[in-house]
Amino acid sequence: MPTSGEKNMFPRDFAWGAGTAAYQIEGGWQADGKGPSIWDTFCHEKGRVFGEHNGDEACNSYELWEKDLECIQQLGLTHYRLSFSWARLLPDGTTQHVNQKGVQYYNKVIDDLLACDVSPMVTLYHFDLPQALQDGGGWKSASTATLFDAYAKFCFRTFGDRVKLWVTVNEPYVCAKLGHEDGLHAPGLKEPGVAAYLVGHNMLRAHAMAWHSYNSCFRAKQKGAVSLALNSDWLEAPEAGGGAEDDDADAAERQLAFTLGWFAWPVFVTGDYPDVMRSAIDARSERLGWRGGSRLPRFEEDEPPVLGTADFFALNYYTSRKVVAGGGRGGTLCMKNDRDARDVLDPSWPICGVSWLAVVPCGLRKLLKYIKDTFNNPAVYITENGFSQVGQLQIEDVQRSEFYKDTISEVAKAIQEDGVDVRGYFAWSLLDNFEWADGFSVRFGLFHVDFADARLSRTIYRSGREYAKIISKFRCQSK
Ligand code: GBH
Repeated sequence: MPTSGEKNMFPRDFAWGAGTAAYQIEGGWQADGKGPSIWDTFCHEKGRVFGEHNGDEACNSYELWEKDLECIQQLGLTHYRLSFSWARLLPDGTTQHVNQKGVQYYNKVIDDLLACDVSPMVTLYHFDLPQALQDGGGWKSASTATLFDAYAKFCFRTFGDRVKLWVTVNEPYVCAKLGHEDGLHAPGLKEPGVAAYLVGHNMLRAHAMAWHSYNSCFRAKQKGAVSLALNSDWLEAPEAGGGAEDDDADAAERQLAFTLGWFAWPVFVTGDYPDVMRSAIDARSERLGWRGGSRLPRFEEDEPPVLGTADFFALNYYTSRKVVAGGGRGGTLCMKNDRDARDVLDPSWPICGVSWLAVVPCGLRKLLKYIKDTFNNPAVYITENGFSQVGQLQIEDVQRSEFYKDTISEVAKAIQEDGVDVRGYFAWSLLDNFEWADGFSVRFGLFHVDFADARLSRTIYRSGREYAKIISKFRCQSK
């Protein structure tokens, strides 16, 4: 890290944030007229989530918002990223019925943030579809995109005078793949090889419609910015940069196309899916004698174009993988076989908490450079990045503190040395919370939450203190 006195490594109005998502923190799953979401349903089914945990209460941020605000202030954040619960605002998912209590709740959150000089970044959809819309086909149904657009317009109209940074959908990849191919997330469908592509497509359509609505009806007056948050690991062949096998280099390119490219190519580059993705899917279909037409949908001419529908690039980065060719185990129709590539861990990478999270700060810098070069040098917000702990609680989490320092210094290098236009960094997460299929067993917070204590008390971790120190140093330098 640069010491004070050196020139500032971050632009003057750099956003220093932390993030959360409604279902992971709010609780109040039936409070004041909220409708059920697919995560309420999923968690209440046996065997879905670790330890049968659920988000019925979670951090109870629905009632304890002011405690969260204290945490935000203690960190010295300039920005806070939260998500709206669609079913709290619109219990059956449609604008036919608005839940005013939900509107009041988010109004208070937004107004309190602004009163403390913290800017909200709001995600409209972070995995929690109203159950009523799932009953109507969910994201597999084209009409869900239209209903999302109506919800988005409602939010722009109601909150857009104060919210200037919008994320339409969070991680369509995760929703499509984990929710509809692997069955690990709500709605828990296992329809490999087909449903995920359809879901991804409808989420892109939903995003594009909402961006166009903002652009034509709200932008001139509200002057905000809208994007979608994409997750990607940094993926490269072993020995990339010299000595990699051609097959592995192709596999790494394919793997990136199937994660980041799937959504970023249509929005930032061509208006359509990456060629390598479509040709891999179609080749596999042909090999398996699939007769249903391309499993990867096509964008229709008479719909609002998806190209150009992002005012910034919102990136969620957690980890890296080496990629080698092969992995398509022949006979079955599934995304894994379509990709025909295999992820491997480099044994030198430490694992932090959950098994998937190899700690590779320098992967973020490489991914940022790749984004600059591939997607036409967009303004980038790192909308999520974090490290977890599991098992024995460590309030003095030295390892996680170091990782934040290392990662943020990689971001500084991306800005200074690679010229990437990074506008902000959001740590994941403000609080320990409901970590989806892992329940409360995995803790990503900068603040510990004591789920055994009725008051759900929040206590800052050492990593939280470290992050506060980093923020205060760079904010001072830019005064
Ligand atoms: C984010 O996704 C989510 O946006 C956030 O809500 C969540 O709390 C945070 O991650 C931490 O997990 O279990 O082996 O199938 C990050 C992208 C993609 C990372 C799916 C975990 C699951 C790997 N995630 N991946 S596995």
